Amino acid sequence: VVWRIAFDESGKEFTDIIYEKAVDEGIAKITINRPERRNAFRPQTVKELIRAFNDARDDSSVGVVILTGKGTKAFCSGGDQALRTTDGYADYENFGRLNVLDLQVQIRRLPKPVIAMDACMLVYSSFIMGYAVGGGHVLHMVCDLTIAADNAIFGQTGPKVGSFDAGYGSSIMSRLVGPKKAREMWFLARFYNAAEAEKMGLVNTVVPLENLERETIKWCREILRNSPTAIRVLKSALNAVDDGHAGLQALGGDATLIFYGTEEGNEGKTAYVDRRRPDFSKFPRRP
Ligand code: 2NE
Repeated sequence: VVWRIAFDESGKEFTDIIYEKAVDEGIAKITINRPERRNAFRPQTVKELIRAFNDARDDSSVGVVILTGKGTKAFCSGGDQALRTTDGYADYENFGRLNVLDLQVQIRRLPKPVIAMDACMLVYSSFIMGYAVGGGHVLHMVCDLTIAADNAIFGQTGPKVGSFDAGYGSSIMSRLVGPKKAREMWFLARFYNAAEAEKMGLVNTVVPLENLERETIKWCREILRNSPTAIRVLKSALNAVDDGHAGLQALGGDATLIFYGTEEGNEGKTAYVDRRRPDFSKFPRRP
């Protein structure tokens, strides 16, 4: 794979992430680039992630997005604790933010698969090497698939540092690993190695670190061979029950999208524009 640096429509350079697209492949890769902090995110990091994911959503040449962390020591170690304030995390602005919650929703609703590639622990992603912990671990859980390197370590640290994720971080985890194991992960705040994570159903597969990206690309290519609309609707369908009204809205939006492409859907619009009564009589009322 040949990666080229990508920008969003603002053209502004990213400081906290690396955004790349694979030439002629339909794959975007977003890398959290704060290795000196084990890829902990600050508000700026999350703002950039949101911009990159927006771009990947809107770029019709992109079919799969990989989320990962720079280096081999961590996927993401969660919120930057040095920047934690009484109202969230603060960097350039003098008020705190928990904008990572917006990012979680964005990944969940992105109409394309997001794969966490993880070579460490405490992740919020799906292509994982090293630590995926805390808010980083939640990011990996909200991704559609997680491919972990054999050095990956997973866990929630919140209760150790006076924090918790009572949203997706709890409900999705319970779905993934079951309610008892989810309580264990949160209450004891232990770390789990990649083999344990695979056994718990937290990741899709574990591969040697040196094969991590190759294996992730292989999965991307297999997905990209399939119908994008089928994948899109399946993603929203698989999320629908858990996401309640918002989940139904995403699935319903997909139905409308498909309907707009039909002759029947088009008849209503055309009749309105032509100022005539629509003629739906030729469309079957299927059993
Ligand atoms: C990730 C972990 C286990 C790695 O351990 P190790 O031994 O490999 O590295 P070390 O030496 O701990 O970390 C290297 C440098 O990165 C910084 C450290 O302070 C250290 O800095 P220096 O001493 O070299 O200056 N660093 C690592 N993680 C950081 C972080 N999250 N914030 C700021 N600096 C960080 C180990 O580093 C670790 O346990 N990290 C903390 C994990 C953690 O507790 N994360 C926050 C959870 S809460 C959260 O993310 C959250 C939430 O609960 C709800 C909403 C939003 C976010």
